[in-house]
Formats: sequence, structure tokens, C-alpha cells
Amino acid sequence: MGRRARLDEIDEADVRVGEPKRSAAGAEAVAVSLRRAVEQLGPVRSGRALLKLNQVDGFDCQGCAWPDPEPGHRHTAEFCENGAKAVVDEATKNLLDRGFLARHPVAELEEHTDYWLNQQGRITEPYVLRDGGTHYEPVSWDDAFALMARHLQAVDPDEAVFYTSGKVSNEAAYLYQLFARTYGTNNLPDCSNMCHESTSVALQEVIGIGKGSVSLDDVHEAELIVILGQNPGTNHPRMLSALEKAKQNGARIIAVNPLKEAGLMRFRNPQTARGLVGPGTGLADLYLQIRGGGDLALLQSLAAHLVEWDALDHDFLEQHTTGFDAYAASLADLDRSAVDAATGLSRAEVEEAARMLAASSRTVFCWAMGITQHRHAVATVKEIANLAFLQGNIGKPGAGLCPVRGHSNVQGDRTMGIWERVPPHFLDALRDEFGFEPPREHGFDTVASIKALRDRRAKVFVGLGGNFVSAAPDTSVTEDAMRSADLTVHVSTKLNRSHVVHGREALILPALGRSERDLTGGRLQRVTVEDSMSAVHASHGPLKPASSQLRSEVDIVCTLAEAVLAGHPNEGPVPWADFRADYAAIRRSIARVVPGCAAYDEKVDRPGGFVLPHPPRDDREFPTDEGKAVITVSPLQVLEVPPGHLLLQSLRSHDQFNTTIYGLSDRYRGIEGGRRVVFAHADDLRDLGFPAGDLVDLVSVWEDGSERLAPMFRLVAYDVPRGCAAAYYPETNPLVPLGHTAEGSNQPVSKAIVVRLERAESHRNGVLHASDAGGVADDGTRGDEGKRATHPRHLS
Ligand SMILES: Nc1nc2c(c(=O)[nH]1)N[C@H]1C(S)=C(S)[C@@H](COP(=O)(O)OP(=O)(O)OC[C@H]3O[C@@H](n4cnc5c(=O)[nH]c(N)nc54)[C@H](O)[C@@H]3O)O[C@H]1N2
Ligand SMILES: Nc1nc2c(c(=O)[nH]1)N[C@H]1C(S)=C(S)[C@@H](COP(=O)(O)OP(=O)(O)OC[C@H]3O[C@@H](n4cnc5c(=O)[nH]c(N)nc54)[C@H](O)[C@@H]3O)O[C@H]1N2
Ligand SMILES: [Mo]
Repeated sequence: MGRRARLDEIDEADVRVGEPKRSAAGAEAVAVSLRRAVEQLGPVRSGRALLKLNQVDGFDCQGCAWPDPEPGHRHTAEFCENGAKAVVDEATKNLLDRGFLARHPVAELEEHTDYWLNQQGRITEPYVLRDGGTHYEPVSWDDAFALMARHLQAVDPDEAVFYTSGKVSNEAAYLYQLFARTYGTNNLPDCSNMCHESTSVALQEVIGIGKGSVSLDDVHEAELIVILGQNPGTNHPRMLSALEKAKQNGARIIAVNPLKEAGLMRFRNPQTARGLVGPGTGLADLYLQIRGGGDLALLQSLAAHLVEWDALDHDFLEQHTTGFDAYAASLADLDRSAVDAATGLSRAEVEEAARMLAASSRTVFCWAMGITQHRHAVATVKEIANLAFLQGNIGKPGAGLCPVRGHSNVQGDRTMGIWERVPPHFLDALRDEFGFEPPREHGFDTVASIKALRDRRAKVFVGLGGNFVSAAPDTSVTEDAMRSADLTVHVSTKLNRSHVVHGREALILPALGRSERDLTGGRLQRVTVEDSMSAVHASHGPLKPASSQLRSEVDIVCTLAEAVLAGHPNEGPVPWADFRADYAAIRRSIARVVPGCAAYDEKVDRPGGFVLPHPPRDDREFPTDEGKAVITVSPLQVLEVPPGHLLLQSLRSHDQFNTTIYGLSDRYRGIEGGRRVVFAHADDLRDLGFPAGDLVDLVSVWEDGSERLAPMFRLVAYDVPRGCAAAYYPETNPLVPLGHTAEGSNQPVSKAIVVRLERAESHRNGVLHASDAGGVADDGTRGDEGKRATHPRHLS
């Protein structure tokens, strides 16, 4: 085992490279989902799970946040291949047996990848790793809570960090933030800090609310849909049904993406004969294969054309916006050659896109990580909004801003107060509801939490879901930060790297998944979630839980609060036991505290739930300081890449959910059997002197002169713009410096990493020695030979 085993898992030797696909889904998608389901669940449990997925009386898919169609318009199988994989991964019959953690010391588990760890099955009981211990051992729930209470009572509340991943239900999220605040801190980082934080910051500033403005019907009714920096075929496959419907209604689509993603080109809808055996539906009418980070320049250039042609909604601009004159003036001076350099697109292509915009009276703009994970992400999102404002494309049918969220409830968690900078009115409402004074100082976001742990300003880490160590940037820095904690706690369903890169003491607390029946307090409980379009609805799992020892996240948070707050001045005000006994009591409190949630428990009872208010969408009211939509001017940015280097983005394969790796098949991109590949242009590979198929190390170079290394990637010649490259997340996280964050949102910049290739000579014999695999010193920089040998860990 040990290092040798890890190398076998790295699997670069087995990577097979085939032709990328030009269409998504089809019969193969159905075949893959059913095969995986039957393999891991058996036929009966598969049927039970998949037929309840996204149904009115069923459970919300734990995959992405794309909304469900109206009740009555859903298919019997309202799911996609990747939704099915998410369910299968959770509902699997593979269980982690007690002997497993007794047989495998943590030091050995640490040598394994997230892929391997996840394959070991569902966690079925709580585990503790004691101070100086070598193995996780079973622990009672009572002892686990007592250990947490001891640690949390021993530190200042601001020395504790409470992370949330976006699968957590509204009920659990509401109680978790309430617990953190009664305990005394706003340290509530979440996965949103790495995901759509740039969107939230930008939209808050320019439309007064950090959420998108469209409904599913708007997508269906749009004349034009612009999709920037998003790969829906893999990450939001149900969006393809909406795009298909829009196309059938006559819509046109512009895709903006450095890669020719299959799911943006053609959709073969497995629900229809035409999709199963016929040609399917063509999607993008215009495909702009943009250079990474070029979107800001592209959007400005498009806006300049619209202003020049006077293709503007003057009434909207007059009544509802500020800042147009300054914006128009800045566009008049737009540096066209800088646009060329930033985008890598021809002027004819850009002009064609502008003509399509000018011709459309209803345009929807969709975007995701290809926009938000850049240094200039906040400015770019604001520029998308500018473009929408010019033609009045907000607050009317068939038009609007559609940031497509990631985790299935990441938007709901924010609505419920999981936010290190929650606004004062939310804290006032908590005070009025419960009669305690919440802390007012802003807490740590994800990056600030890592720095605080690293510097011992934080000592306890609690993760409600997620895999912080693998999701966060600068892997070796993050790992060292976690190791310096006194206690790390993870409420989890499956094993992951955050369990094996741990604090002095560590706990793994097993939670019910969304597909499982929740009988907390002796009654059948349900939870609620909010999708990417602000629709809130109920979810109840149909399946028997993987173990009788599992507890719901609500239960875990309530019991934690009772244990930690015993004897605390805030012991009294929150009725934790009532909340645990009946989740409807939580919803009644949400109704009083959370804006837009009046009569919450009653409204989620309606089939399909209800939609939260959104003033710009509903009434063209903009709750900004100016009371109007704010048109902003941002300087044009051209990402400079030194000669001999490439601009690397990190993205998802078709066979993973974030750090949960389901398998090794990135079918649409033609990659099978492995994940350590890097896609680059054939001419760049030639110029750099590396033939496709070679093994290379990726070395990122950072503006402070430091370098970071991720070893052993197979080079794949791929259709990407010159100078650009792509490789999978999380394998590339060691390359992203902790300080490399978006201006204004502090979101890690995982889509623009300047790298050079180095021949992976030392790994050629197939055995990876610790010293070869290292290369990252304790401070995250490279070059200290002694330290290199101690850091083989960033291989997973
Ligand atoms: N099956 C599955 N579903 C998921 C997830 C998953 O891992 N697996 N993750 C969930 C989560 S949390 C999220 S946030 C979403 C993520 O959904 P996406 O944002 O689609 O995820 P990424 O794979 O990061 O893909 C980013 C896309 O942006 C493109 N891109 C990269 N850089 C640029 C750029 O500079 N400009 C432009 N225009 N495009 C660029 C990439 O080529 C890629 O197509 O998906 C959610 N859904
Ligand atoms: N380089 C790079 N880094 C990135 C990104 C990128 O594109 N590139 N994307 C970023 C983005 S968009 C995101 S959202 C983050 C994701 O960051 P996270 O949300 O922290 O990571 P996940 O991989 O989604 O978390 C998976 C773990 O959650 C646990 N889990 C699963 N289901 C449940 C459940 O129902 N309850 C509980 N309690 N636990 C559960 C399992 O133990 C599983 O191992 O990563 C970010 N990091
Ligand atoms: Mo995300």
C-alpha cells in the first residue's frame, strides 16, 4: 500500500484519448445511469430512488441547482445521467464497515485519492481520532458532542470556523448559522465563497440583490440565450431540456467558452425518440471560442456595438438606470486591439454576436464558473449586467440574468444566513426572534479561514458537509492549516480527504443523505431547498437509511448547540429540542426571520413550493443605494501570459461531483481511464517542445516569484485557443496560490493559473518517490529540498 498504491490510483498510464463528442446525452446517458444504479443499489432500490427524484412527492436531486419544471410538466424520470450518479453515490449499498478504519491507519489513508476514499462506501457510525492516535475509532454520539463542547468552550468563539457545503437543507442551515451566532461568531465560510461569490457581490451592487432574475419560463421564452463559462451538458444536464424547449420556440443561442463542449453544441434528449435515435436538437448557433479570461473585453465590445448602433432600450435606461453616460463615453474609447488580444476572437465573430443581440428583444444571460473564478470576475459579472441593462433585458418575460448555481441548495443556504457578512437587518431579526445579541463583526470567508487556521487565529474547524481540504486552493497550505487545528470535525456521508488531513483530534459524524427517510423525533420529517431560480420546495427521502446510527443534520446541529451552550449566557433563548422534534417549528421561525419567507411552512406545502420575491424581476425595482440599476465602468483587462507559459483553467470532468469522483470517464471530451491529463493546443505543444502523450509536471508561477507543482499529467492535444490549457479540479488545486483571489469577492481564481510544463523525468520508472512528488514547501512555495520530501500529499 502506501505511496505505491497511490501511484496506481493516479492511473495516468491508463488514460485513453479518443475523439471529443459533438452532442450530449442520448441513449448512452440513460445506459450509463441505469448501469451504475443497478451495480451499486440493485434493481429495487434503484427504482425506488430514481422514480422519486425531483418529483413533487419525492426528493430534490442532490446534484446541481437547476430548477424543476412546474408540477404536471415533469417526466416520470425527471433526472439526468449525472443526477442519477449523485443519487447512486449516496444511496449505494457499499457501507464502510467498522473493521475498515481499524485496519487502515490514517497515515495510510492519507496516501489515497479522494476517488478511492469515496469508493469505500457510506459512513455508518461516528468516529474519533484521539490526540496522538493512529486510527479512527468508533465513538458514541454523546462522547463526540462532549469532545466538541470541550474544544469549543475552551476557545474564543472567533477562533472557531463553521464551514457549510451547499447540499445542506434550509432547516439545517438556518439552525447552523443560529448556533454559530448564539455561540458568538460570524465565522461561516461556505462553498459559495469558491463558487458564485463574485456573482453575489456584483449583482448585489448593480441590481440590489445577489441572485439571478429569471424563471424557467423565461428561458423557454427567450429569443436569445447567451451562455458564458458554463458546461451544462455535464454540470447542469437538465438545463439542456430547457434549452431544447427554447430552441423549439425559435430561440438562438450563443456559447462563449474556450472549449467546444458537447452539451453546448447538440442535445439528444433521452426522453424523446428524436433524441434517442434521431439527430437531437442543435444548440449553439454561434460558438465563440474565447481565450480564458477574455469575457470582460468581449462584453465591452458587444456593448460598444449596441451603443454605436443605438440598439438600446431608451425607456428602460431613462427610468431604471444610472451611469449610462459615463459608460457610453468609456465604450467610445474602447481599445479594439486590446479586445482582440484579450478574447482571441475575430472582429467579425464579435460583430455577429452583437447583431444577434441587437436583433433580440428578449435575451437571457447564463453563466457559471468560467466567469466567476477569475481575477476580474466581479467586473465581468457587472459587465454582463450592463449588457442586459442596455436593452432592458431584466424584469420582463423571456429575459434576464441567470447565474447558474452549483450545489443543489447553495443559494438556499445563503438565504438562511450562512454568510460571514450577513447584513445587519438579518442579525436584527435574529435578535428580535430569540432575544440575544448576535455578534456584529464580519466573520472569515473560506480563504480568510485558511489563513486564520494557518496562523493559529482559528483552532477549531467544523464542516457541515463538503470536503474543505480538497476543494480549497493551495492544497499544501490548506492541509497544513487543517493540521494545525486543535479539532477538526466533519459531518459527512462518505470518506474524503478532509477526514485524513486532520487536526490534533478529529471527528467524523455520519449524516443522513437527502435520499433517506428522516424519522428524527419519531416523526417523518421533510426539509426544504431553494434552487438557482429562487424557487423553494420540500424534499423527503424515500429510502431506508444506510444505518440506524445516522443522524439528520438538523439533529446534529441541535445536539451540538445544546452541548456547547450548556452554561453559556445564550443557553436559554433557542428552543433546540423543539426544533429537533418537529422541523415545522424551524420553518415557522424562518418565516419570522428570513426576508420573503412569510408563511413559509404553509407555502412549501403547495405542489412545487413557492418563489422568493426578487424586486428587479418582479417589478423592475432595484433596491440599490441609488434605487436604480447601476451601470458601472470597469477597466478592460488583458491577461498577460509570459512566453513559454500557458493559461490553465481547472474544470470538472463528466464523472465527478466536485471532489467526489464517481469514475474515470470524461466521455464528451474523449478521455477514459484516468484524470491526470492536461488539454492544450497542438501548436502550443509543438512550440513548447512537448509531444502529445508525454508526461509533464505542471508548475504554476505566481507574481511574488513563488512556484507550485502538480506532478505527472498526460498531455492531450485539444481544440482550445492558443495559449490556453485545461486540467481537472481538484488535481490542479495545489497550483492555485491562496492569495490569488478575485478582486472584490476574495474568490479563489481557479480558472486562470499561469503554468509552464516540465518533463516528468523522475517519475518515468512508474514509482513515485516522496521526494519526486513533493515540491511544495510549508509556505506553499517551491525550492526547499528538505521540505519537498515531506510533502507528497498534493497528489490526490
Ligand atoms: N455532474 C456534476 N454537476 C455539477 C458539479 C459537478 O462537479 N459535477 N458541480 C456543481 C457545482 S458546485 C458547480 S459550481 C457547477 C459548475 O458548473 P460549471 O461552471 O459548468 O463547471 P466547470 O467544469 O468549472 O466549467 C466551467 C466552464 O467554463 C469554461 N471556461 C473556463 N474558463 C473560461 C473563461 O475564461 N471564459 C469562458 N467564457 N469560459 C470559461 C470551461 O471551459 C467550462 O466549460 O456545477 C454543479 N453541478
Ligand atoms: N481548482 C478548483 N477548485 C474549486 C473549484 C474549481 O472549479 N476549481 N470549484 C469550487 C466550487 S464551485 C465549489 S462549490 C467547491 C466545492 O466544495 P465542497 O462543497 O466542500 O466539496 P464537495 O466535493 O461538494 O463535498 C463532497 C463531500 O460532501 C459530503 N457530503 C455529500 N453529501 C452530503 C450530505 O448530504 N450531507 C453531508 N453532511 N455531507 C455530505 C461527502 O462526505 C463528500 O465527500 O469547490 C471549489 N473548488
Ligand atoms: Mo460550486
